[in-house]
Amino acid sequence: MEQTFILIKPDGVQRALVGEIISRFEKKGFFLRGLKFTKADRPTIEKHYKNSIAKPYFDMLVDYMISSPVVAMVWEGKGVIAGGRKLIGSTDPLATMPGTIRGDFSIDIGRKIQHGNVIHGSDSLEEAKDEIALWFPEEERIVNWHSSLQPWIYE
Ligand code: IDP
Ligand code: MG
Repeated sequence: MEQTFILIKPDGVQRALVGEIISRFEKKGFFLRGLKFTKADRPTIEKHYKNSIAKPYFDMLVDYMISSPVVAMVWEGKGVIAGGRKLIGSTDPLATMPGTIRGDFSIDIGRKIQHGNVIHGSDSLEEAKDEIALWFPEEERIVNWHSSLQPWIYE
C-alpha cells in the first residue's frame, strides 16, 4: 500500500501537538510504519528541501527546521499521500480551512525562526520515496505489520 513521509516541524513539537497530529492520522485510518524523534542536521534539511533551494526564504527555512527537535514518520494507507495533504491543509495556515492541522493550529507561515506551519507531508509519490529514504536509512526501515483494524476501514 502507498506510503508517505510526515514530519512534525519544530513548532509542532514545541507546541505539544505531537499526540494530536498522530491521533488525526490514526483516526483517519492510516497506519504508522515508522517513527523517530530527532534533531535534524543542516545537510538533511538541505536535501529534504532541495526543491526550495532557490526560494528567498530557503536559509530561514533551514534555520527554523534545525532549531529544535522534529518527529519523522512514515504513514501507510490507500491514497495516503494526497489524503495526508488533506489532513494537513495548504501551505499558508491562515488561508487554509479550519479542520485541517495547519488550519486549526497555526497562523503565520514563517518570517522568523519560531514561526511555522507545524507539519510537512510529501506531495507526490516521488517525493515520498525520496523523503522516506532520506529520513529512514535502510537499517531502520520499516516495521512490517498489519493492523487488525484494517478490514473495518478498507474495502
Ligand atoms: P508545503 O510544505 O505545503 O509542501 P512548499 O511550497 O513545499 O509547501 O514549501 C515548503 C515549506 O517552505 C513550507 O511548508 C514552509 O515551511 C516554507 N515556506 C513556503 N513558502 C514560504 C514563504 O512564502 N515564506 C516562508 N516560508 C515558506
Ligand atoms: Mg512541499
